Amino acid sequence: MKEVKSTCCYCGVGCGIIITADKGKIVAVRGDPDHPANYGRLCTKGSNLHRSAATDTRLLFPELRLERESSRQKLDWDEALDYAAGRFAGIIREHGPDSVAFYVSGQLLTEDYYIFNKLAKGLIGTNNIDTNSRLCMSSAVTGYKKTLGADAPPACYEDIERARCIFIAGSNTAYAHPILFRRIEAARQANPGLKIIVVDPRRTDTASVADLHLPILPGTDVALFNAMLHVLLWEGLADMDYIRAHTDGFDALKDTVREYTPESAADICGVPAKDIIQAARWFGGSGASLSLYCQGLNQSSHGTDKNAGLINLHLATGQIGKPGAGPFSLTGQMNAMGGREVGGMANLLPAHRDMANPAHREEVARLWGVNQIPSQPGKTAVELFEALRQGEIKAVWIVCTNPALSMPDQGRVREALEKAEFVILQEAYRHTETSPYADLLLPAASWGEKEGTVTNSERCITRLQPARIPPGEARPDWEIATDFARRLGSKLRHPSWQALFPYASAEAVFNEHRESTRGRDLDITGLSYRLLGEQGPQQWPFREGESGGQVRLYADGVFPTPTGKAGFMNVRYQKVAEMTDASYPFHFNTGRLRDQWHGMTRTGTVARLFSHAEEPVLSMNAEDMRLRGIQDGDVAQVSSRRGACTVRVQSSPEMQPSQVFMPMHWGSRFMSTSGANALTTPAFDPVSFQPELKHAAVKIEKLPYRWQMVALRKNGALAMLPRVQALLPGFQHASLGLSGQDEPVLVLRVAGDAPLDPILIERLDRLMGLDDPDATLRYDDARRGISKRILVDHGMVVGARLSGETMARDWLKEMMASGLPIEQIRLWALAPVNTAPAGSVARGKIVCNCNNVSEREIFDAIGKGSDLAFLQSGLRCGTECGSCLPELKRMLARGNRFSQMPMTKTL
Ligand SMILES: Nc1nc2c(c(=O)[nH]1)N[C@H]1C(S)=C(S)[C@@H](COP(=O)(O)OP(=O)(O)OC[C@H]3O[C@@H](n4cnc5c(=O)[nH]c(N)nc54)[C@H](O)[C@@H]3O)O[C@H]1N2
Ligand SMILES: Nc1nc2c(c(=O)[nH]1)N[C@H]1C(S)=C(S)[C@@H](COP(=O)(O)OP(=O)(O)OC[C@H]3O[C@@H](n4cnc5c(=O)[nH]c(N)nc54)[C@H](O)[C@@H]3O)O[C@H]1N2
Ligand code: SF4
Ligand SMILES: [Mo]
Repeated sequence: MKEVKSTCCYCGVGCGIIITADKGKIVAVRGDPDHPANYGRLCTKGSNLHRSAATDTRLLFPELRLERESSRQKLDWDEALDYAAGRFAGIIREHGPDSVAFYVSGQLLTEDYYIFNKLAKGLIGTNNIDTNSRLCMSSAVTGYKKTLGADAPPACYEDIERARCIFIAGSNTAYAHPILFRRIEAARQANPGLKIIVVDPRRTDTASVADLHLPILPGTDVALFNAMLHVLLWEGLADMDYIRAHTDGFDALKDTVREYTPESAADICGVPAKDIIQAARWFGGSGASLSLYCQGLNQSSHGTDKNAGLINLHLATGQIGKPGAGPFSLTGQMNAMGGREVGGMANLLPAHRDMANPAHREEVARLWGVNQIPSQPGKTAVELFEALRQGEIKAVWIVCTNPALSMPDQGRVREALEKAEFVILQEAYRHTETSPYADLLLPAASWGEKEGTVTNSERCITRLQPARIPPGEARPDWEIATDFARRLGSKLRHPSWQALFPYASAEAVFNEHRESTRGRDLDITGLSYRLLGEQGPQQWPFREGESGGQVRLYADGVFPTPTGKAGFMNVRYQKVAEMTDASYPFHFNTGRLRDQWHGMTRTGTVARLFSHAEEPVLSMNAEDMRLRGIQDGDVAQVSSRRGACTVRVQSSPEMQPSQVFMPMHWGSRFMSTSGANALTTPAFDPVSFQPELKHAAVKIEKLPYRWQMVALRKNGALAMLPRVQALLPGFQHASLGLSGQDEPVLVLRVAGDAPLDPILIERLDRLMGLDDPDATLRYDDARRGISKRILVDHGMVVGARLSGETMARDWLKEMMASGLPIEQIRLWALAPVNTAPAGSVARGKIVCNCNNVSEREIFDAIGKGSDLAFLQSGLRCGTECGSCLPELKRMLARGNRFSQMPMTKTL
């Protein structure tokens, strides 16, 4: 047994984790009590990390496919990297350096990121390296730079405890940054005077704890912020001394906000003027106002303006650089910050340098020992895939991201991947939506196997230690890139290739990165691997000779701009890129669920992470559904001008009229279409180039699907998953998931109206073992349209397929998960019904994941008069990670108002 310190690989909170490994296997995780991000706590995703660490779904060897239609062959690393270097060198020689591109990820470690950036900009001489952070944080970067002068979140987590007003805009903290949300809950308990304001078109779990929720119309944040500034000025709540001493550009903005009266903004935003005034008063009068914000601001065609509009409020009130105050952008991925630090984007250079600045280019060229850094900015994510589609870029190397799920407008992205001459995918997992497009697959080491550093939202750098060696032939990302770079350098006869990539360890890469920060705003010359190992996580800047990092920035009111002053940005409200109209009347919003992570390569292997949300649903306002004759569970076709997807619809009290929401997680591996991003728009912000993933116009048509089928399989569910996934496109509507606790049950749900293809069903039955006449009970009643297959192994039910009508599915699934002897259901299995036996009830949605407590059990207890303390002591829900606490509170509030408990309908 050994224990090592690491961090969680998911969100930007960056929780410290202690991993326990035994004989090369990761067997347990717990929160690191000494880590300043979480002090020992973990959310549902983090506390299930060891369950996702099994290696059976991993990519284990380099694999090459010479022709698109042929199958892939295993290679060794020398063959794979020689081949890759040969292809890249050939394309570069023929078409120039800008004919190749890299698309990397905020989930790489800082050292990985540093190497890829140097490989593209230093060795090859192309700035065509962009990252999924373009879809995530780039508006936060431009927002900070345009106002404060540098890309640095000035606040820290401790400010949550010190704030007297927390302004949360476009962030569903309860789901997306749960451990920070626990800190917000604790702050609220410790300080009853704390005011919480939430700005989100949806009434999320985060909004449910707010003193004031502003459900603004999508995309209207700038109007709200400007109106708040209008009120602050009108009511004398602005800090004129601070404005005079520490800022520039106020007068122009003041002229602009004159016209943003609360009444005019109320019209634009669709919220009462009095609420806007209240928000401004709390923000301006609290004495310590902290803003937390994320994709509701960033993923917008005016994301820079939204960020700057909010930062304007902080500058106008002097709410920055002091305890409990500041504009605090929450980072999405665990190392989105590290990527920004090493300048791993198409328009950035290492250590917060700018490509547009000739002096910066020269500094970096000197640092790296190359003649020059190309001045032409590279292609940003959306442009990069478009150039690939147009044939301008011929080869792309994709690392640690899944663009065939996460990029907007999938139709075009997939066309681009199809057209590309050469696609390398460097992945930890065998199957992703992108892997079918890859010519060369390179297996990467992943969480728990890598050595290096990451930076979280509060500028805090943690060093990760590996807990086990990577499975198969997988190698750390930085090492793969270094090995490739040496081969490519020699093939291209680069004058200094031998000196460019000398690294023998991740630490050597870190040391070079550290040197690049000398004298910059993020200077970390006082840090070393040893110090990070001995003294734990440290915040930047941390200069040579200093004894610690800087907790908060700009306490002295001096900003990293030429004048030393911050600048107001004169922002005006502008409409979203695609407004709704008569043909596409619904506003399509997308985002995250509590227990899934992006494309589900990791969370999608853990059965219990499906229990909170088993399938993708389109959430919709109940009145909108009534008007269109749509009922809970109906399948609808949702389409935009770019694409369509089929999905079940569910009414949600969170949704305003004319707005719908779909989670981003399910793509073509888990459903029969390519998911939410089949519909989204590639329109982007003109400054940050971040696409507008939160806003598209769609129409919704109910599909006349009465016919259903459910297939369930236990024992070997994970191994079966990719093979069943391959069948999904054959169905009119289908989704796939897991159920159960430790031994997963695979759940396939199908709906349609056309007769099912018998060959498809035969293939499914064969895959699931339901075709074995000796082990399967069969019942068919063509007249009633009922068909059942029950697979038995050693007296236990391990597989089932119900079609026609499938009312028994939840009951059967739960029974199978906990172990169902065939004797218990033999009569039912051969009876002409597909409803569950009388008296049996399914438990329904699991609310508390840690202790496996269902919504039904909670509502029963509330019906008997339980309060929160009683729920916690009686059912033990909400006593471990706390991720379900907001939901428990909401259920209590609802339960007290209704005589009958409004259970989530099983669809
Ligand atoms: N469970 C989970 N947690 C995650 C992730 C995950 O995949 N799963 N991913 C991580 C990553 S990479 C990121 S970037 C973060 C994202 O974290 P968040 O940004 O908090 O999450 P989202 O659900 O994408 O969007 C947040 C909210 O923006 C709202 N919104 C939409 N349009 C507007 C608008 O015009 N104005 C305002 N004010 N709000 C709007 C949406 O209704 C939504 O509730 O989460 C991180 N944490
Ligand atoms: N509609 C819609 N689309 C969105 C968003 C949205 O809100 N709405 N959000 C956007 C945002 S903010 C983000 S951040 C993106 C996220 O989108 P992606 O980056 O596509 O999401 P992930 O599934 O996290 O992809 C990471 C991949 O890296 C692999 N991996 C894990 N560890 C390692 C490793 O150590 N090395 C390597 N080489 N590979 C590894 C994983 O298996 C996984 O396939 O999605 C964006 N897309
Ligand atoms: S809040 Fe949850 S997902 Fe985010 S780092 Fe912490 S444990 Fe991981
Ligand atoms: Mo993100």
